[in-house]
Amino acid sequence: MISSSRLRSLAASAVLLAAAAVAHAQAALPNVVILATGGTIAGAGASAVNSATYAAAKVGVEKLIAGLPELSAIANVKGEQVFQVASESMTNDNLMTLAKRVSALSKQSDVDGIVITHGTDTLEETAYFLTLTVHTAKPIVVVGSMRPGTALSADGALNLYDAVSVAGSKDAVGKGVLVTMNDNIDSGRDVSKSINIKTSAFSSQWGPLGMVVEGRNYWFRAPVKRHTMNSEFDIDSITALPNVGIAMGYEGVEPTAIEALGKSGVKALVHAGTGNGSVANRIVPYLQKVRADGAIVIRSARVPDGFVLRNAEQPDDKYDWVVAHDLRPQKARILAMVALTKTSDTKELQRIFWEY
Ligand code: DAS
Repeated sequence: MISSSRLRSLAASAVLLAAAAVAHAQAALPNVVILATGGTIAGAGASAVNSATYAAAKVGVEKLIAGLPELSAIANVKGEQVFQVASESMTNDNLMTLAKRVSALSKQSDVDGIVITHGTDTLEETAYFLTLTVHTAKPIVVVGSMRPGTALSADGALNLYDAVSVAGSKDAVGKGVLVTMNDNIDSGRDVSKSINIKTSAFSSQWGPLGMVVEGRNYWFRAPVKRHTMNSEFDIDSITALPNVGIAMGYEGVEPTAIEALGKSGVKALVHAGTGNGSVANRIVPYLQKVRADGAIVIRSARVPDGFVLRNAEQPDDKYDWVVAHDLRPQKARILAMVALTKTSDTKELQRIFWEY
């Protein structure tokens, strides 16, 4: 017959053993921090059939994490609400605040990976900015969703699960900033929102780096452009971002936008030209004036894929203009802002556009 005190002692030992087992299991899991910024992944609609009509940036990070208990099996997750905005309203200050927080966390020995939940509208710009300026090899994964969590077949939960899984993966180390949407793992440099109303919204013209399926990563290529640890730019030494604007080319275009941007004191103007970055002949003199007034002119293209060929549609050498290579106008603006924190020499700027 076992005495009651013996039973109590056995029970206490069992509890201690169980606690030790849990602690051991948790210690084996990666530590991932989720920085929440808003967007649809934090959105809420009036009903389950509202997959496209809803309010973005409503649900806090703790609720996002609580709504996904599966996370506890793959990582020790902590959440921070950096801000709560729909990403079309992001500002340069938001970008700087976020990047500096990512940089600080990446230096902590108790952080193995970082996830940023973000609106999809400008997710590609934030992902590229982090690629260029955060010096860490630790996985940084930016994630959003096209449907709010309240909708039928919402995509946010699995996107977030995938993001945390990739952020805690050893094989994601050193691959630059990543974006996990719709089972794909894309490079933060290459990915753009190409469809504005489908869960398959994001794509990279050079293809995804891989896929994440049921918590496992399948890699098919690696980035070749400079990023993170191999970047000459560092958010920790950037104190402000210069003003860079974008003007679009189209049939019947007038110089109004270009003149206004020039007068506003932009340090660079990205021209989103037709075709291979073409510029209407009546617009060329206005871009030449922008350059003559000391701002940088960067020829990009409104055509999403391909790349702008230097000295093809316009004599860039003669006009002292820069070409954006394969970067869409909104990405070219991000690189121009970062590059201009270091140089305004057009030869140096063109090197930077080839390399990043
Ligand atoms: N307004 C969009 C944004 O915040 C919603 C979304 O798709 O995330 O980017």
